[in-house]
Amino acid sequence: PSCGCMSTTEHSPECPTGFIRNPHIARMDEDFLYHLGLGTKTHNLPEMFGDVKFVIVGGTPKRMENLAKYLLNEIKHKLPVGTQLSDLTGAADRYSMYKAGPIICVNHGMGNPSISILLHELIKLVHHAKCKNPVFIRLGTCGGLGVPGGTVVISDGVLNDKLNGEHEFKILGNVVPRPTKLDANLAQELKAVASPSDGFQTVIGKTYCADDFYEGQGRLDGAFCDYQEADKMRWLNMLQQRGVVNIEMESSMFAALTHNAGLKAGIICAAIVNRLNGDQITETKETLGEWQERPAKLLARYIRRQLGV
Ligand code: R2B
Ligand code: URA
Repeated sequence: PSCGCMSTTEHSPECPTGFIRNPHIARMDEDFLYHLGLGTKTHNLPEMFGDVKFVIVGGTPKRMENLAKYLLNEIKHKLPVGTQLSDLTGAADRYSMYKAGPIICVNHGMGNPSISILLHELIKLVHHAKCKNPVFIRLGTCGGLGVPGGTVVISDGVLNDKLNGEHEFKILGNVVPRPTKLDANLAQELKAVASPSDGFQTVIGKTYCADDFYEGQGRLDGAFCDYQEADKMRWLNMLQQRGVVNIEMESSMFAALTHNAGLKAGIICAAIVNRLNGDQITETKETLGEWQERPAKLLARYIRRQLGV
């Protein structure tokens, strides 16, 4: 491996990274992370990103930029004189990345395929940069199952359409299941920083990962729908009985890839609708904005605790 381990396939216990397991990477004289617009030859990745301790991913570029601004202030980090927060992805124009001291905030778009591309490149990025024990956290929105809009949901497991804790990768025509395990301690640590005085509820539970927003989540308001409301409710109730408290679209890929990399990872989302009451998202921009700040508040407290600031 490019980290200098003797074996081409395995890392020694002292290996500084160990996040990637791909003997081909070490044999390439350049690894260009195409969708991030960053490369091992064009950029000094250890210098740019070697200090990264927290990799935060979320759906939209704007939310990630605002998050980076907010966290910068929360951890009282000063950007180098004469610099300002800017998108660090090169000409790629697919994702946006902002760095606030030891934190990077990157948007992942919608759905498992989009977050997959990003995570492959972010895992290689923390590897090439020789980051020490970075924690990966997805901060997102979701549909709640039996919890009101505005509830913060911390995932302690991810179920797929077959209701098991695996993501089924399609590789060379084969189905390769990999566990969707998240770090149990991290979920507890995130929960522990919530307080009854927050003015919102924070719960821990299982997340159902769908491949689509409409039929894939049992909605009645897509362009197509061949089932009845009773079928939808039966399915949602069944999920709830399995411990599912929220539904979104990136958790299985996120959990499976970070677990495969041996990274500590967690997911914290704001519910923007209670799916037991309806499908449409009708809250005002202001309300949705305020709800989406809630997971960020817990995240900031967690990071401050970890950094001791
Ligand atoms: C939550 O919100 C998006 C769909 O509106 C999707 O990215 C997700 O997981
Ligand atoms: N994101 C989803 O995937 N589903 C919802 O219901 C809300 C946000």
